[in-house]
Order: sequence, then C-alpha cells, then structure tokens
Amino acid sequence: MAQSDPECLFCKIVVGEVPAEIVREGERTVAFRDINPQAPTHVLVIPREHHPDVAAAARAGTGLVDEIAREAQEVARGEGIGSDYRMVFNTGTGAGQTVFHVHAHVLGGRGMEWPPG
Ligand code: DGP
Repeated sequence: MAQSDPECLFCKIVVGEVPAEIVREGERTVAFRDINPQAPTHVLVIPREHHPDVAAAARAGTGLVDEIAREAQEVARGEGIGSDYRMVFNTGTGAGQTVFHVHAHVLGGRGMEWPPG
C-alpha cells in the first residue's frame, strides 16, 4: 500500500486533486512541469508514494530513487535534450527544498553553469 500524506501538495498532484501539466506517468512515478521553470525544460519527477526527501526515499530500499533517475532520463529524451540535463534533489530547507515530497528537478535546454547558485 503506497504511503500518502493528505496535506502534501505533490500527493495531491499524484491523485489529480491539484492540476499539473503531466509529461510522463509510470507505475511508481509521475513527471510534470515545474510551475516556475528555471530552464526551457524544467520537469519534476516524483514518486507516487510520499517520502519527504531523497534520503528517505533511498532508505525505503525499494529501488525508487533508481526509478526516479531512469524516469528523468526518459523525460530528457522526450523533451529532445537527449542526455544533456541537470538532475537536482534539493534536500533540506537550507539547500532550498520547499516541497517535502521527494522530487528530482530535471533541467535542460540551455547551458548550465557550475557551481550552482
Ligand atoms: P524545491 O524548492 O526543490 O522544493 O522545489 C519545489 C518546486 O515545486 C519549485 O521549483 C516550484 C514547484 N512547485 C511548487 N508548487 C507547485 C505546483 O503547485 N505545481 C507545480 N507544477 N509545481 C510546483
């Protein structure tokens, strides 16, 4: 039985209670466009089940983080940016995480600088 948090914004997107522009759906994941895009491609890949951050998803030990990474690659292919993309998991408020349902940002379609801001 998948975990869900009725108060979580991204859990609400998973069940369609909050609308989002979905670009890809998998058995365990959903990918949708970020509401505030930072690049021509800016898609969030999330698991259907609720985990607050990537560390918690990894601790679940079910291969979910691998699956998110694979879906990110498929999103990039679908967006026509091949294997040139940045995948970011902001983890913790100090690192800029604002939604506490694990999500990979998939960013691409423009040059990327390092270090990030
Ligand atoms: P982070 O700061 O890493 O927790 O990223 C959260 C992202 O979620 C941020 O880039 C904006 C995006 N976001 C917040 N609310 C919504 C929403 O209601 N719909 C969509 N599509 N994206 C959202």
